[in-house]
Amino acid sequence: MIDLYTDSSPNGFKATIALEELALPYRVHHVRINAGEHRQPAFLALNPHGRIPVITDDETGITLFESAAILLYLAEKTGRLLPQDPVARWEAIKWLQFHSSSAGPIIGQRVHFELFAPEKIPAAIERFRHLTETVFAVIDSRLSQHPYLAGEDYSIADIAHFGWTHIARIVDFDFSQHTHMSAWHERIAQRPAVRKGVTLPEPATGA
Ligand SMILES: N[C@@H](CCC(=O)N[C@@H](CS)C(=O)NCC(=O)O)C(=O)O
Repeated sequence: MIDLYTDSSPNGFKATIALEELALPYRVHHVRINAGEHRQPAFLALNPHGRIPVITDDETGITLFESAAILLYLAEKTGRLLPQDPVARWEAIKWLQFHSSSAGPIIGQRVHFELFAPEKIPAAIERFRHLTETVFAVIDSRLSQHPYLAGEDYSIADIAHFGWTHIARIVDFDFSQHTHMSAWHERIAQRPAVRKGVTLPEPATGA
C-alpha cells in the first residue's frame, strides 16, 4: 500500500492525479501547510526539505519526496504513463525535467511575487511574468506538433505540467493566447482521474 503525504496544491496534485490514473490503492495523509504541519519532526523525517508531496510504499520500503521522482516511481512500478519506446520515453523524461527545473519553479515564483509577497516588487513581478510567458510559449510550440508532451501518448510529463497549469488557471494567469497549450489543458482537465486528483485532499484549492 502507498501512503501519500500531501496538501491541496500543485505539486501534490501531480501525485494524486497519477495515483488516480493508475488506480493504485493509496492512503492520503493531509499535511496542512497553513498549520505548519510540514515543519513538524514526523514530517521532516520523511522529507528533510519540508515539502509535499511524499510517498512511502510498504511493498518496497521506498520513501520518496520530489514530485518528479514520485511520478517516475509510480510509472516504473506499473509500467504505465511512461512510454516504452526509447524516443518517446526520453521525450517524456525531458519534458518532466523541464517541468521540474524550469516551468514549475518559474510559475511558483510568479505566484509568490504576484499574490503572496508582503511587498509588491515590480521588477520581480515583471521578471517572472516574462519567464512564465517564455515557458508557456515553449510548451505551446511543442503541443502545436504533438497532442501530448511526450508525443502521441499522455504521460507523467503531462501530469507534472498540468499540476501547475491548473493553478495558473485558478489564479488567472492567462494562457489562452497559447491555443495549443490551452486545448491540451482542457483535454487533460476532463479526464476523470484528473478531476478527482485536483480535489484531494479536501477541501480543494480554488474549488
Ligand atoms: N520540487 C518539489 C517542490 C515541492 C513544494 O514546493 N511543495 C509545496 C506545496 S506545492 C510545499 O510543500 N510548500 C511548503 C513550503 O514552501 O513551506 C516537488 O516537485 O515536489
